Amino acid sequence: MFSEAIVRTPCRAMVNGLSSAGLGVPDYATALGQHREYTRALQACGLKVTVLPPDEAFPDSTFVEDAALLTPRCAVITRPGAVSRRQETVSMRGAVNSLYDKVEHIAAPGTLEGGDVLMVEEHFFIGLSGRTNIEGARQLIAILEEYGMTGSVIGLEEVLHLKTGVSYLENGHLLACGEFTGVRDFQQFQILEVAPDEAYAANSLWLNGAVLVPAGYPRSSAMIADAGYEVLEVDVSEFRKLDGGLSCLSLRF
Ligand code: CIR
Repeated sequence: MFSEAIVRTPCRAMVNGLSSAGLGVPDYATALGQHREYTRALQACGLKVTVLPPDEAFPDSTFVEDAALLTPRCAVITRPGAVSRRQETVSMRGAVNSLYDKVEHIAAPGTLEGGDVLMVEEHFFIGLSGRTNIEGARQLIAILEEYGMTGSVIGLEEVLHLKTGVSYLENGHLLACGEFTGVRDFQQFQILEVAPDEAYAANSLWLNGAVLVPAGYPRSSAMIADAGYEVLEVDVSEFRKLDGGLSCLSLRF
């Protein structure tokens, strides 16, 4: 169960955020409204939410998930592979220091973004992506083992982050799309397969028994509801334009 979350209000500079989606420039006013609704959804699931102020120096800073990993036993400040995002960790460190006694760090030449880390109880799958390298993964696994947890790597080729294409919904349910449905290490789970034309919904978020699903993916919503979850749909269209999904917008712990 999660009791708290951290989010960061989007900054005006988000219109200059990194993007490969080809869906146009996000509308800032709409994004702010969507972010407020997203925050309300987290609160509706019982989480106390710390809202960090917008940081105009970093267009992608609303995607807080990439700057840290919050585990039940320690926090890890990452070292984002995207150079324009690397210094997002400085203010994240300040926020995390007040919430965790144990704060670890990924160091150069390691790179790691939280979007590549999928938590399944005390095991963490780490995607090797354009943003997370083998050295970053090696450092994270060493940190996890120090705290009695484990990690392993998963290669990925088609998407930005591991969690772009796969989400763990607890109870042995793995929501997965495309290249991840056949991954050997995932066959231990009951795979809920997201159709390619609804691939964006593969990044959904289990929150204390409910699942946040992006609005506009009805077959995925129905499949998740059929698996026994209360589904809360949240419109994050403006964040999708920057390749961001539901999980990227918060850190849960
Ligand atoms: C980026 O390219 O870094 C941002 N525009 C999107 C980050 C999305 N984060 C995530 O999937 N965890």
